[in-house]
Amino acid sequence: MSTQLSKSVTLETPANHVELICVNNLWAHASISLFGGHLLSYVPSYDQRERLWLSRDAWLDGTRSIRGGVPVCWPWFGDHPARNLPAHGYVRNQQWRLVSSVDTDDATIVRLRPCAIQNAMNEDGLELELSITVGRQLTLALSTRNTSDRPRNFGAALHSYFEISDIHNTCLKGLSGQCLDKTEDFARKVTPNPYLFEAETDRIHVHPGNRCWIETPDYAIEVNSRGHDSVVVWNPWRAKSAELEDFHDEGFQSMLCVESAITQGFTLAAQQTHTLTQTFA
Ligand code: TA6
Repeated sequence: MSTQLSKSVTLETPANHVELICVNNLWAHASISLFGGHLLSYVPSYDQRERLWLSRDAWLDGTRSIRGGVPVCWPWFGDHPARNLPAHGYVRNQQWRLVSSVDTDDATIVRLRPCAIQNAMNEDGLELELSITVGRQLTLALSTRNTSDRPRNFGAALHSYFEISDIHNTCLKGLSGQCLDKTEDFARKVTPNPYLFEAETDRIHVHPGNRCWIETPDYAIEVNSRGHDSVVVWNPWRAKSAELEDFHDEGFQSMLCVESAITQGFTLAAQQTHTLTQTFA
């Protein structure tokens, strides 16, 4: 049975390309890939500026996860804790389905679910839903529901790649305290102040506040998180990005990942729901 689409939503299936849900309303344009439940683009009408970075070499044929936009990482973050399975879980590598789309007075809300939940980390009994609200700001809300009668553990991230004009002239504000530096085997470090970018950066800021913002000379992107235990900041820089087949040359100069994440694992009690949220504008 096909899902009834709200007025501002269309489905597009370009040849050799992932299926897209396109949202065009008064406040913004957005496109969402049904492969991965993956937000690819968000352009608010008031300034017509793309907020999300997408690699020019991204695989968009649904064979591998998409480099850019907002990959959904679930039910684990980073490497699988025990087995040799793909990093960041499997839902970014599989087909999702549209559950509903609704136009409200100030936004369009699109709800999606992965077509299947595997059992790669003891997550049977968990249900996952992503709600994307497209308005003057963009909100992603990833809800994990434990339908079983036992506690379940999971990790997750909304792994957002933001489009910036120049990484050399970018400052990240609002983060402080200690962080784990993946480039130095997760050594505990103090968050840089000012937070500038001059080399590969891969840091897990554990227990940060809810708000941080990316400042460039021309504009700022505010990122709000809820239901997270970490904010992850990533830029692979030149050498690391050159190793990634789907990362275009020099692409690192115009991107910064600021991810709302559960990196420490979250135990969800029986019959409870947890929602990880990221909002940006
Ligand atoms: O979130 C940061 C990170 O885990 C980095 O360590 C880096 O490898 C990145 O994600 C991208 O991972 P991917 O599996 O998409 O290549």
